Amino acid sequence: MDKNLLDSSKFNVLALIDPDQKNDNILDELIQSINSNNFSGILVGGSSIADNQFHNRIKKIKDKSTKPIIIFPGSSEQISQHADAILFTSLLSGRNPKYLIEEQVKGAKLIKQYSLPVISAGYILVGTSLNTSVVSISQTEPIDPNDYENILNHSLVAQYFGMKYIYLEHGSGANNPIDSNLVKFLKKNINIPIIVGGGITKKDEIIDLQSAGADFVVISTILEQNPNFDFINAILP
Ligand code: 1GP
Repeated sequence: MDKNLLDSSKFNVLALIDPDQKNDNILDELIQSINSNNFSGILVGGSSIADNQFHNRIKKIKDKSTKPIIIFPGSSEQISQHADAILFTSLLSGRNPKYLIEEQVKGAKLIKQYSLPVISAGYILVGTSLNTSVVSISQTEPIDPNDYENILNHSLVAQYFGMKYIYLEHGSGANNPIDSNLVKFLKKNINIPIIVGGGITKKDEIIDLQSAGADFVVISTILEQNPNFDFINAILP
């Protein structure tokens, strides 16, 4: 099932929509622009949602979108039947049991009840900034981006656990993307596909990450800031 949804035999760009109140007035335009552009799917999720409207918003996104909808849950509260799959992550770079295993245990029953296809991924936070929302919500520190061996060891853990992907996260709104040399290094040393997100805002950056061996890139903030079709079309390779 996940093979069709996240097809790593080709390069993919995924849009991430934070189903938060702050995006309500751009949501229709953004979904339209994503539908008409070359995205392989839409991730839906966020580390903190200001109200309790997650379920209504993901339903709206699912109803209006022509793309596969994959939940990228910020917590076990973000599990919905209005999706095609769920990215089932464990924050392997951190040592907070809540995001390593506890939220997953809380959510498992509902995932089964909804028969949601599960796509497992080792979620690895890399960077130097302690100001990102993923750092403050997860209460974990990112791995030093220059410590390639440590990042590789975490990636191998994901692979050896049988996870289908690693997700290298630089933090939403990061000033720049993860260094493509790191992606190149990991690509040589692991054999599961690599998803890269955080701080990607330009076409060159997407192409650079693709050339380095990223199988998927995820973009969010730049889409929220510029939801119109032409702008989005211009940054996609
Ligand atoms: C997805 O957190 C990213 O992994 C999204 O990052 O908001 O910086 O695009 P941006």
